[in-house]
Amino acid sequence: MGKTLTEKLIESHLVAGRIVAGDEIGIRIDQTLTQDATGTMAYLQFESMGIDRVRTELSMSYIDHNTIQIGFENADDHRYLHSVARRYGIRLSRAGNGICHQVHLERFGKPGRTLLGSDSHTSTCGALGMLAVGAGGLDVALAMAGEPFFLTCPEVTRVNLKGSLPPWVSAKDVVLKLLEIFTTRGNVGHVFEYGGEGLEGLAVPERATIANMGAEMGLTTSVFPSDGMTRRFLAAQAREADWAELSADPDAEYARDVELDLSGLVPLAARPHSPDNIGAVRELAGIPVDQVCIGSCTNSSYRDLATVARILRGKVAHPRVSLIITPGSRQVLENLARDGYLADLLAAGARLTESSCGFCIGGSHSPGSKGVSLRTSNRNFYGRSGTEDAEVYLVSPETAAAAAVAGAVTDPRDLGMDFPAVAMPEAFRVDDCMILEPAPPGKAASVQIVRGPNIGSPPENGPLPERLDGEVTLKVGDKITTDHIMPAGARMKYRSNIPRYADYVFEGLDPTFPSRAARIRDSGRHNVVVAGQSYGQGSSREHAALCPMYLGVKAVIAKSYERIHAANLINFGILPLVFGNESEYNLLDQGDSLEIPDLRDTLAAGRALTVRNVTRGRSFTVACPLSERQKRIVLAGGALNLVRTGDRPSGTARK
Ligand code: MIC
Ligand code: SF4
Repeated sequence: MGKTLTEKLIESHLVAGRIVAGDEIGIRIDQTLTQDATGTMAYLQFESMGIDRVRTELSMSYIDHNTIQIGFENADDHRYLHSVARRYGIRLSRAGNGICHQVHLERFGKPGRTLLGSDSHTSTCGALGMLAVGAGGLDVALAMAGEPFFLTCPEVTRVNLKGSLPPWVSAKDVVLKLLEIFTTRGNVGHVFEYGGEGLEGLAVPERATIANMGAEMGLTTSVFPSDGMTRRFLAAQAREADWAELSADPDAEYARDVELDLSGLVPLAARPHSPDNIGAVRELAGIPVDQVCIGSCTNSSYRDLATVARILRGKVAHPRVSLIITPGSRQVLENLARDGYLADLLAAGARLTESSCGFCIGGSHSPGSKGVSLRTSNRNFYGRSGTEDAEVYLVSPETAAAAAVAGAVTDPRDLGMDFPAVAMPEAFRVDDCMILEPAPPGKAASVQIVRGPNIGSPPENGPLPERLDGEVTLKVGDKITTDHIMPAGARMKYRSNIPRYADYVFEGLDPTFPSRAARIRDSGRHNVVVAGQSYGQGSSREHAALCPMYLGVKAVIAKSYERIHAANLINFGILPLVFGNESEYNLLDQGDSLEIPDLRDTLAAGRALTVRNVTRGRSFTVACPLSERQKRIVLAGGALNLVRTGDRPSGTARK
């Protein structure tokens, strides 16, 4: 039987386990990436491992999230990141050079390689035939130290793309359609592998849009073959030598086959407040729009913005609309300028911003109260824009441009103009002057690491206690995102200062949580969070585990978890417990006292745990489906504790 491309990529990097869906496997990581908001903590953890130089083929550090820099904190983080990169053999993309995923796609991604990144949208590079996976910063730090990355061997779904996209319908509409079908939950442990004749019309940046938003479905990653289109893209980046042809075997068997006819798609939008709340743009037409934001790692390529420029040419943004345009990289910006598109955008009244995450993470350009914002980004979680009562819709660049002109949601097919098809340049103007090289090995040891006053050390955790004696400090519902757990936006500047950042845990849901949790922790008891389905959706930020750990959270009991967050909980010694019977969720209340006697022994023996609800005088069982490796980590109180004692969280022999 033939192999899927995913299987081939895993097989060529396998260092532990067997390729059986559902089993834990360890893979060798060729490339890593970090961004500044997760990077400082990842490098602090890397430093504490005592390794002299990264052991990967390529490690990239991007500065793209916190670039507005109000106050000294972010600028200090940047200095720290510069010095760590120079010291440990990491290449650094300076603030202003672009969003990590866009720049990595353009300059560094290579077909056939593995990439681990401390950002959930690392999957974007799946567009190049890579196995590109998002993870917590500690996992990325371990990969930089040469350790394997552990994951559940995925089930592979083939998404067979038929036909070709009609005018005015683009890659964003493809992935929004998939989100309508597969939703944001229930896809843990799955990879989507794309194939079919429909691929012929999708250039690499369009494939990247689709691979990017696989993160919203909770996929492990998305994989595209490396074909003639990939070769043309790499050649246009002056990197044809990096190309290799890669595809699945014709007789490969997939766990699932899904067919999507591109010709039948229409412009779609994700309505507030979830990327899977999909509606047809034409049905939403007429909703007045206050803001249009075009950019983010999902839709900020040359093709995206050149198409927007062509739509806006000779027109001016509607007086009600604030039009924000953020090119994904400095390369995109330079090429738009060279080809005249930048002038069209400026003449249309666009507010051009630095190539960074900016509006996407609520770091700038929050809409006004109850404002309607159409964005080409990937997440419209409640409050993420920085304005609690804003209504954020996720749309394609074409739909965004149409709204900018009309001042209301408008199906771009109703603009009354011919679709301006933009060709990909044969050769981009390439300039890597904002990529800094590390010090050569002989000189690296003398590089001074620069730490500002906002940069602390990763907090320590004790081993898992013999018994759990705690309280349900917070009960939350389904689809709780890491944005709910650990807000970003204005709070993100405290990423390197855990005690300070911990003041905002669950801020939007219950601002009293940190003080209540700290009181329970200080009294020697444990905090337990109770949750519904799909706990920890969204970002990879390990702070959503690290800060609760700092506040004394020892366990979460949920109906189900999303992949990256579950791994982060384990890495920081928090038990991700699963209700044996989901109806037990209804019988638990905030404030209930809980006990798990013999916690360590039962866990080590792999038996189901019995939780005693002391307040209600009843007991229920919870599962803790951990591999032997994960059990060692949790029992030690987190992966760093193992590293600190000289033990290796992987348990595999170093090659
Ligand atoms: C996001 O889009 O939510 C982020 C900000 O890029 C996060 C990373 C972070 O929280 O720093 C992600 O997607 O992993
Ligand atoms: Fe940046 Fe937004 Fe992409 Fe996250 S989703 S990496 S915040 S652009």
